[in-house]
Amino acid sequence: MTQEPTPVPGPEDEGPRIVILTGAGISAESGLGTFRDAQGLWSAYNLEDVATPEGYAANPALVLDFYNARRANCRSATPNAAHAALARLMQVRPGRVTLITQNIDDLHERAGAAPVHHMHGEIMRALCATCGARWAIVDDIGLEESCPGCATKGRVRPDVVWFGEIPYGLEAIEDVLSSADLFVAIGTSGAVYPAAGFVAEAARHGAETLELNLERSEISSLFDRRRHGPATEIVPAWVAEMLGETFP
Ligand code: BJW
Repeated sequence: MTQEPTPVPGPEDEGPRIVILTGAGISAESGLGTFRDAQGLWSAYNLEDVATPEGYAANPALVLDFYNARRANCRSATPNAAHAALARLMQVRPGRVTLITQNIDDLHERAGAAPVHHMHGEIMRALCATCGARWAIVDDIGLEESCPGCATKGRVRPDVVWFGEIPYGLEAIEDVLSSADLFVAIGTSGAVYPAAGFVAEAARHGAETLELNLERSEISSLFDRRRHGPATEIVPAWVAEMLGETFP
């Protein structure tokens, strides 16, 4: 009897299918503020004023200033060891790791991660509230900014998802959650839906679930396992473990 050759797994078939969801906590040690911590953005701003379509309609100058300042912070920030570790995991396990971020910063990309699914949009992109055109931006958005698509003035906003708006790419996210072997949430409080519901969704489809956060989050008890500490320590340690390495 001839023996069937053992299929040699290609790089795309190796290892568990991992879905990673990141939140503001992963960028905290790069100097970007979180939302709900004691010194977080929502302690200085009313979220209805700056993170809703109604807030933008009522006071566009306040909203543009808020995001212009955050864009400047983002430009001067650099990726940290947690961003770098996730990028390395994606490079070593091509096609097996899906990275979904709620963050609007570009620190995952600058660390070398690709692709990155920005479910709440990107601060380095603009959106025309009149025609829906989207384009890359580096500097401030002015009150009289005009759209390169329809030329309307004064209707340009950051391409980010505010409360009451539908996050980007939800269908694709549902797909990857339904076939994940492992779901990992990093640096997110679990206070905002639909992202806060992903752990339950992944678990319902049979994925193991892991929380990596500074401390217990609002939804910690939904995870099979949890590790608490600063992202720059616990994320590189977890990635090394996933890759069968010993962590210094
Ligand atoms: C560290 C650390 C370190 C600190 N190391 N860790 C029930 C079901 C479904 C929806 C709703 C619902 N009830 C209400 C809603 C609607 C609403 C919602 O969730 N409201 C809540 C207040 C309850 N959701 C929406 O409106 C969403 N849209 C929607 O639901 O559409 C309808 C729909 C959905 C699906 C299908 C069909 C229809 C849109 C939500 C948009 C959120 N937008 C924002 C702003 C984006 C732009 C910007 O950045 O300004 O997104 S709000 C803000 O919160 C931002 C973040 O992405 C998001 C999550 O915050 P995150 O990342 O978790 O940060 P924090 O600060 O909360 O937590 C940081 C964590 O890090 C903490 O745990 C720290 O401990 C930790 N940490 N340092 C490791 N060094």
